Amino acid sequence: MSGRYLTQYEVYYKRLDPDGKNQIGAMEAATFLKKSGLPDESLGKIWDQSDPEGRGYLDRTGFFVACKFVALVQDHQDLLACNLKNESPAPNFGDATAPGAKTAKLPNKPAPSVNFLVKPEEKRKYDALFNQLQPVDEKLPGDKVRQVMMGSKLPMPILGKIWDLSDVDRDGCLDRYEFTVAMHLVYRRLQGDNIPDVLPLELGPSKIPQSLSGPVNLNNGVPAAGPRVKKIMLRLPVVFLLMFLSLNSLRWRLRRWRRCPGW
Ligand SMILES: [Ca+2]
Repeated sequence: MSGRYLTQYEVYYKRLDPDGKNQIGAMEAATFLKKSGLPDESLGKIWDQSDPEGRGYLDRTGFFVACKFVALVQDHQDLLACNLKNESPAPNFGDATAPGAKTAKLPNKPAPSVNFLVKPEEKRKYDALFNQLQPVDEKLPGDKVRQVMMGSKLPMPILGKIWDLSDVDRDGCLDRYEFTVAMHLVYRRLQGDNIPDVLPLELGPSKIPQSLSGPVNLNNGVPAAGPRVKKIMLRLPVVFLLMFLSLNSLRWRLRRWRRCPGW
């Protein structure tokens, strides 16, 4: 890898890992990388090459590789490991304070005109999953939600972006509304929609369907008989949603592979 901007990478790294743990969490790293303004697909590929073992975090070397790949892609060079040794301008993370950083901003892309409105039946599934995860004081801790989100197999930078949009009050937990936003964005990304840079108006609190208390009735109105059946029914939403997410992820990745067999 070219050493020309290693000092700059070090500055970035120390901001994200001030205690020298040699580890930057997935969400922190993803949040930083997306400041590059690169499309989600490129960031996903960068993540895959920077964390080849799929550990879910970046060590110092992985972070430097990620920075170099960002610089290469911004310089319109191919995202190939053999290009890491190529010269390139400094990566642009929209930050003028680091040594060597460019100050020019990348052009803002217009938000796609996609309607993200949550349908009542979708809200039922998100509510059911929220209940199954056993919230405390109507909130789920970040670790619990991250496990569910990572089950979607979406690239870390995309999950980081979704987390940023969902945790509206930045308390590291998701309440029922925030969880609905997170699950809906995961679901829509698996459907092929791009995640917007700002929360769409249709995902504002007043636009989300009212919370539906109690378990989802997946029995078409036929009452479940007995406590054991009820227990199974309570688990169904989770199984159903996870299967649904995995299936859609597989389809989406298959479509990408067909478009780009080398991916
Ligand atoms: Ca929150």
